[in-house]
Amino acid sequence: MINSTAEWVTAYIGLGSNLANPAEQIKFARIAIAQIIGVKELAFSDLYHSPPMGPQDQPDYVNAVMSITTDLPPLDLLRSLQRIENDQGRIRKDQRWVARTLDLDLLLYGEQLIELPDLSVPHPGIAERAFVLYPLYEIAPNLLIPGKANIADLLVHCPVNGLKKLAAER
Ligand code: A4P
Ligand code: MG
Repeated sequence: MINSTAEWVTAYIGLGSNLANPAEQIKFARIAIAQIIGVKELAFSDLYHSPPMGPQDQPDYVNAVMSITTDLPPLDLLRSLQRIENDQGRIRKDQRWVARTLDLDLLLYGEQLIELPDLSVPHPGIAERAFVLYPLYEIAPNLLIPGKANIADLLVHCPVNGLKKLAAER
């Protein structure tokens, strides 16, 4: 529901998929996110191809990053993102970092530092992952990551780890 008194905040979402036509999963998710009431798309990165971080017996990933403006509180935004994951056939397993049709991570929510049982922002992996930092830099080259550093400095210290742009797939 739109809250007319709430401020609009810029947030960043990391999108990842490695099952069931990953590039299409990411494109569908972009549309679904922009259709959440209380969310407007600001920018969307190119699509990137990356080898799996974590268990290696799974397909390569397609990743992207999206910036939005939203008047949803962070936990409501997270629930909306999880609904989209579920709608796109996400099956949650007990094991972490396993193959999935869609993973939507809330990377940043304004400049807020959030530590709740269900939500850590900035996302804990943000500073070390090439598949997050490169697309994030593409759409927000001057970004300051609260509690960490500016994105250009983080990028300098982040190995590319096999990340490649899928220019034709956008
Ligand atoms: N949660 C806490 N903070 C957040 C946040 N900022 N955004 C909680 C989203 N969720 C957050 O997530 C587990 C729990 O994290 C949720 O219940 C939520 O309340 P999940 O999506 O169910 O499980 P997961 O994704 O397997 O675990 P995790 O630890 O979130 O993994 P990551 O960090 O998402 O990494 N390799 C490549 N190349 N590309 C990828 O995109 N992704 C992963 C998953 C592994 N390897 C990858 C990639
Ligand atoms: Mg996740």
